[in-house]
Amino acid sequence: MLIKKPSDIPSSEITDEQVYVNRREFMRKAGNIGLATAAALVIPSACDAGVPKTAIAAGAGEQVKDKLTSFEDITTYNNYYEFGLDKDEPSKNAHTLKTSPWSIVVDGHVAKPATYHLEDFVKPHKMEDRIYRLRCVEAWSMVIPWLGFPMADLIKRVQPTSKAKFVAFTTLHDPKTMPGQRSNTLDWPYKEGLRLDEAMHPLTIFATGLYGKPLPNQNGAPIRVVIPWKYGFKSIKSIVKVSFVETQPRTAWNDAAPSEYGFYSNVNPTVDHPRWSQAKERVAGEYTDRLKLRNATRDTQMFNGYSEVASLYAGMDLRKFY
Ligand SMILES: Nc1nc2c(c(=O)[nH]1)N[C@H]1C(S)=C(S)[C@@H](COP(=O)(O)O)O[C@H]1N2
Ligand SMILES: [Mo]
Repeated sequence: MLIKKPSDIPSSEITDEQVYVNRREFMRKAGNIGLATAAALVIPSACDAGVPKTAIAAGAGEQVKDKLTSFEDITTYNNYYEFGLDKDEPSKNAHTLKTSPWSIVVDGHVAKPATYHLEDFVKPHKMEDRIYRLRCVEAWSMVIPWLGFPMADLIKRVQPTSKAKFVAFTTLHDPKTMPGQRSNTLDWPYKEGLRLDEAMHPLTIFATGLYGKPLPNQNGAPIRVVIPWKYGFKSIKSIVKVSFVETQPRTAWNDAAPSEYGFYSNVNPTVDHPRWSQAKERVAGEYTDRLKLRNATRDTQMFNGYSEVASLYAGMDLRKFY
């Protein structure tokens, strides 16, 4: 079978996955990416115009062999309540979000509080490819190739004081462009928080892109949090504020339903949601129908497979701190 070179393929036939995978393969051959990222690519045996779709969803330590979720699924099956409650609504509605200019306030217990233009917030940091499994509390998961930088790098730059124990994040509040904020589904703006050591963990990133391109609006443009060992709702989208605080901050889902969503929300197959099991998950793309838990066939792993974070919770009862 003829293996077409990328230049032989009309651009209309090149999918976002191909562009991304080809670029990574080129960089790997050129020796431009480190061992950890190079190991994240597996070349398939199939000779299908060179479209490797198998990758390793890698944490800093543990590596799970996995198939990347397609660009199509990642960008049309979303939770972003500011743009609708159904999974297909954010991709239809989020075009109204105005992502430029964009500024981010850093305040609270830091030596260097500031209001940054997005460019200045991002520019000093080295961007990295990170393939992470994102596991929604609704028991579906995706494997997403993010582009971003470690949150720890930003935290070191703004220099939290000894009073800073938690980091609180806030999404844009703009009912004019975010139709969901015109009803009281959540107490807007969407809020999330992490303990400072969780925010500093090398797996925790600010993401500005996926599949090698800027984040689509429905995925949280222009900048979002991605924290891969926690349920998806901790990965707050379209952030405008990062506050360093002394006490555990309020979070959108804990406010809305405290018995169902805790502050920690670590992926944990042994602690069920009050209304459904968390033992298994459905891998997005394997079924084209709506969320159906009976199709959840993959065993959910403790900390979503990122076992290197376990030491953050040593001695804590994760049933109590859910
Ligand atoms: N501001 C905001 N951030 C949010 C949400 C939201 O509704 N609003 N949904 C969360 C949930 S429940 C999940 S599972 C992930 C989904 O991210 P994705 O659509 O990029 O896969 O975003 C999280 N971040
Ligand atoms: Mo979610």
